[in-house]
Amino acid sequence: MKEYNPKEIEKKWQDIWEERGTFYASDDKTKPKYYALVEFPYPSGQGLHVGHPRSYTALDIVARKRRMQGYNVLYPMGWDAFGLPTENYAIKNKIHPRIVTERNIARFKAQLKSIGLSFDWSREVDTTDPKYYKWTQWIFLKLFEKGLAYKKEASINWCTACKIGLANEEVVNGVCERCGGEVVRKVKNQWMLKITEYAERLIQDLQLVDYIERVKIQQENWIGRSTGMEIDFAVTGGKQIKVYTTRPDTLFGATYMVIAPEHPLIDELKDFVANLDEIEAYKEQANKKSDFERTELAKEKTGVEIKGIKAVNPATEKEIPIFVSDYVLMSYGTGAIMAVPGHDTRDWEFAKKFNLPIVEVVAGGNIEEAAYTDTENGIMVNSGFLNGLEVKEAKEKISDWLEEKGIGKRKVNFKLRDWVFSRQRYWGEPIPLIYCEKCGWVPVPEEELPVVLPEVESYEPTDTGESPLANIREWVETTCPKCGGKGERETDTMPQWAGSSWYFLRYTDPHNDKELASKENLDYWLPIDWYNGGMEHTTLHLLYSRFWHKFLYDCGVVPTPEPYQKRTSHGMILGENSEKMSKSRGNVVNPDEIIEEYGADTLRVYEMFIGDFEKSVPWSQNGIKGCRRFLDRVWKLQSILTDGDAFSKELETSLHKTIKKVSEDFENLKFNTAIAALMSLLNEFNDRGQIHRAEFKTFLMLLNPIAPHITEELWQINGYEGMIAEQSWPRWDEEKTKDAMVEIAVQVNGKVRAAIVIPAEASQEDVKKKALEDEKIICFIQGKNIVKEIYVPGKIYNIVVK
Ligand code: ANZ
Ligand code: ZN
Repeated sequence: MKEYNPKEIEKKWQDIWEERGTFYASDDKTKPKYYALVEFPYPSGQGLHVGHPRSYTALDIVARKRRMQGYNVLYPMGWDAFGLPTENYAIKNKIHPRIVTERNIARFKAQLKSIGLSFDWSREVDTTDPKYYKWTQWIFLKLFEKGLAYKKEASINWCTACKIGLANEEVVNGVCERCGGEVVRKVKNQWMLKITEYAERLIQDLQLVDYIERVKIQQENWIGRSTGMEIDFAVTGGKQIKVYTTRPDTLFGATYMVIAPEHPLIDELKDFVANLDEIEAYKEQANKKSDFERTELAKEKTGVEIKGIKAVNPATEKEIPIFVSDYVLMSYGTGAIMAVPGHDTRDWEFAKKFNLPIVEVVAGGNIEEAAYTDTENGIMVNSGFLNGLEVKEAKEKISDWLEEKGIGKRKVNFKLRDWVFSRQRYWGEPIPLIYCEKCGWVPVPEEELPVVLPEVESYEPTDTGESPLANIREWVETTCPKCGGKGERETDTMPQWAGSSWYFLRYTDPHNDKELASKENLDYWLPIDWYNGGMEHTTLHLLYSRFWHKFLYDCGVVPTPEPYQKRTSHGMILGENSEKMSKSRGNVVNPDEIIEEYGADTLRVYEMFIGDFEKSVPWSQNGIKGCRRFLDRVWKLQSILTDGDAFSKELETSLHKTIKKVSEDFENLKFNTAIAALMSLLNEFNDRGQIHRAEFKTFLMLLNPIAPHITEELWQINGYEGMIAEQSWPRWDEEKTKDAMVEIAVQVNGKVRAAIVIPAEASQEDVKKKALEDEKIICFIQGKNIVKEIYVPGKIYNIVVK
C-alpha cells in the first residue's frame, strides 16, 4: 500500500474535475435543480482567511450531496471587488485599482481551487467588470425611472478619515465600520434609494422564507415597525408641534416636550424665542455627534429650554415647556416628542436632570426610582377619562378621542431609513446620469451602457468631498441625451453594496449581453435554495438584496418575490487565544500553510469538525493534527479490506445508523457530529479487523462531500467504477437503524440496581419478567410489595416497593 500523500492526489483530482467540468451546472432544465450559494468574497490584499472556507465547505458539502442525489446543482463563485481597501491600497502604492483587483482575484482563485471546492468556475462573476456593472447601472436606471432613486440634501454620516459619506449600517458603535475613524454629521447632496417604500413587504415576506431565527429577528428590529399615533400640540404663536408616540395612553403624563435640534420650528418661531443664541450653540454641538451617540441610553442627557414659547397638553390643557435636546432625532417620527418621564427611561433621566415634574399615569411601578415602562401590567391613574383602564384599552380609547377631535392620527412608523447610495470615490460603478440645466437629471441611454470608469491620474478623494472623477473635465462635460445641450455627468459612484445586491441573478446566465439574465434561466434557477453567509450582513447586504430583488420582481424581471428560500449563518473562527483573528494581533492562520503541511482534505475536515457551525470557535493546531490522523486511518482501511458486496450482519445497524445520521446532519448544519459518527464507524471496522467492499464504498461516499480528494483516490485505486462524485447518495433502511437489542436500566425506588439486555421490541411485560429474574433485583425487593411501576420504553424500568 502506498503512503497517503495529499500533495499528489489533491492536485491530480482538482485537475481532473476542471478538465471534465465535473461540477458545472447543466443547461438541462428537465432535471430538478438545486441552487446553493455562499457570499462571494471581497478579494482583499490579505488573501483568503481560514474563516472563508468554513462557509464555503459547508455548502460545498450540501452541493456535493445534492449532485449525488440527482439534482442539477448550481454552486457558483465570484468577486465583490469594488471597494475602499483596494482603492486605499492603490492610492498608497500608486497602482491602478484595476491591477490590484486582478492580482487579488488571481490569488483568491488559486487558493479556493486548492481547497477543492466544487464551484462552477465557468460562471465566475466580477462586479468590477464593465460587462457586469453595465447591469448594475441598468438596475439603477430602472430605480431612477420609477422614482425610487432621488437626490437630496441629506444630513449624512461622514467619515472624517475616509472622507466619504456612510450609510447608517456602515457606522458601527459610532465609528466608521471600515477604518474606525471618527464619524460626524454633514449635509451633502446625495443619491438616495427609497428602500423605505418596501419596509412593510420586507417585514411581511419574512413569513415566506426559511431563515434562521436570529436573522429574522435582526431584520425585523432593523426595519423596526411600530404602531402609534401622531398628535398635534398647540404652541405659542398659533403654531403646532406634531409628535410621534407609541404610547398615546400616557398623554396625561406628558409634562414637557422635546424637539430635535434640527427641527424647523425653531426658525419659524424665531421672533418669540428669547434665547436663540443659546439654542444655536447647542445645535452646533449636536451636529458633531452621530445618531448612535445621541440616542445611547447610558449617555448623560443634555438640552436647552426654548424660552418664550410654550405648548399645551391637549389632555390636561396645561401649559408645558419645550426643550431642544439631541436625544430626539430629526430623522425618526416627526422629530419631536411628548415627554412622559414617568414611563419613558430617557425622559425620566432628562426630567431628573432638569427638575421637571414626573407624573405617574400607569400604576404598578415606583416612579421615584425609575420610569415604569411595562405595557402589559398596569392600570391608568391621574388620567381623567382613562382612569381604571388597562394600558391596551386606554390606548384605543385615547386614540379614538384624539381622532375625533381631529388632533391625532393612528400611524405606522419604521426605523428603516432610505439608503444613502452616493460615494465620493473612484473605485465604484459610475452613476449613469447626466445633469442638464434645462432637463434636470437625464439617464444615459440604455444602448450607451455601461458608463465605464475613466482613467484618472489620482484616486485621492478631493478635500471638498467630491469624487476624483470630478477632476476629469473631458469626461464630466458631455451633451444632454434629451435636448442635445450641454450636460455634466454625475461624478458620485455607487456604494460597495450595489454589485452584491443582484449578483446571484447573474450566475444563472453570466455571459448574457442582452439582459441581466434570461427569463428561462431565472425561472429555472430561482429562488436560491440555500444561502449561507455572515451575521454581519443581516442588516446590510441581505436586506439590500431583498429590496432590489423585490423591485425587480415588481418590474417583471425575476419570477419570485424573495431571492433566498433559506438563510443560515456560520460563527466566526477565532485565533487560538479566542480573540478575533487580525493582522495586528499576529494570530492570523493562513489556509495555504495548512494545505501545504496537512492537505486540503484535512483543512476541510477540520473546518467542519471544529465545533458547532453556528457558534464562534477558536482555531487549534492540535485539532488539525487530529483530523489528519483520522484521514490517515481512512487511508489504512485498505489493509483490512475484504471482498464481499453485502453489508456484514454485525455492522449492519451501525452502517444504516451512520448513513441516516450523516445524511440528516448535513441538512442541519451539524457537520461536526456527522464527522464524529464517521470516526466511530471507522473504529468499529478497525475493532472487527475487517471491512467488506460494500461497507467501504458506502463509507467513502458518506465521507466524500467532506473530504473529496482522498475518497476519489481510494475509489479509483480499488478499481470501483466511475468517479465517486457521480455515484448515488447512499440510502438507509429505517428498520435497520434500530438496535436489535437494547439495554434497560432497572431501578428500585429510584436507584439503578441492575441492567438487562432485551430485544428492542420487547413489551413492558417482557421487561418486568426479565427484571424480576435478575438476582440483584430479587435481593432488593425480597419481602416487599411492588406498589408502582414506571417504564420508559427502551431506557428505564423503575419499580417502587414498600
Ligand atoms: C411618549 C412616550 C411615553 C413614549 C412612554 C414612549 C414611552 P419606537 O417604539 O422605537 O417607535 N420617539 C419618537 N420619535 C422620536 C425621535 N425622533 N427621537 C427619539 N425618540 C423618539 O419609539 C417610539 C417612541 O420613541 C415614542 O413614544 C417617543 O416616545 C420616542 F411612556 O412618546 B414615546
Ligand atoms: Zn437637456
